[in-house]
Amino acid sequence: MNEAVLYETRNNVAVVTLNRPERLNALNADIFAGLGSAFDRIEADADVRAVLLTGAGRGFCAGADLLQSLGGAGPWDLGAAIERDYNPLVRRMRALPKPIVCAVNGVAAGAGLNLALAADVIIASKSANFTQAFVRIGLLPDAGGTFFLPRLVGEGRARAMAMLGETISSAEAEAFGMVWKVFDDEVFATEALTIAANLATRPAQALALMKHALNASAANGLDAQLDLERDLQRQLGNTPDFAEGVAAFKDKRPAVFSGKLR
Ligand code: T3D
Repeated sequence: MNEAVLYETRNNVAVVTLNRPERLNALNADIFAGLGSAFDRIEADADVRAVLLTGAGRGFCAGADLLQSLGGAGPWDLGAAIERDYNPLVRRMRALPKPIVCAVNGVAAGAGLNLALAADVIIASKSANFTQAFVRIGLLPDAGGTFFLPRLVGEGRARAMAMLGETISSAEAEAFGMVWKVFDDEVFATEALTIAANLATRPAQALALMKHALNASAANGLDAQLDLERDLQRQLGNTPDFAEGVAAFKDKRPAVFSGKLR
């Protein structure tokens, strides 16, 4: 871990904070290295049952560090950076068998916005705002933006956001379905941790397989998805957490899930 990414655990939640506030947490080599170490720990630590990703200062993330990452006067091989840093991170976030809450505390621009969209539950502070800034510098949305955005907000809005590069408010993002909920700035950090801590009490294997099924639904037709649901539900039917959920229902008490994967 390095200082560009902070890591702490609270209530079985790994809190991962992008920490270059003077650059609105723009993505550079230190941030990618820090995120890599954070995900190593999250994957290895059975006590971590959910992740909370957020930013320090007034921004969530301003996308690629345009001042540092691009050396010289170009032309640049942007594909190399995407292959090395962005795509593995997005794939890792989607494949992680634990839920990720992204708490967008301030501006989310370019790849910063699209990393947020790779999370499972996206919330925003009232003062946050969002821009697919790429078009302003002659690029197209990367870090999964052309995949996640149309699925979240619909084709029309995705195309307009990508092509116009306008900034939208958190209220608009909520109305578009791009974020789950918006909270007042004063209570935002507390609400974010509450949501992540809530997820950390849920049946871990059910969340993992749910994530797998929802990921697969982007490519599957109905028949394949129905078959997948059957197979995954068969697995869950054999877990102690399912037995506990049913017992708790019968006893009229809250269920206490083990948090075990598999
Ligand atoms: O090779 C590869 O990495 C390819 C991959 C590319 C993926 C991408 O993400 S491309 C898109 C890159 N991001 C952008 O184009 C956004 C650039 N930033 C902005 O447009 C604005 O800063 C914001 C809309 C995000 C916020 O505006 P505002 O007015 O609230 O803040 P500001 O004054 O512009 O920024 C504050 C500081 O952060 C400022 O530094 P200073 O002048 O106070 O010393 C600014 O330079 C710095 N900053 C903001 N964004 C970036 C940045 N520094 C480096 N890289 C940034 N992306």
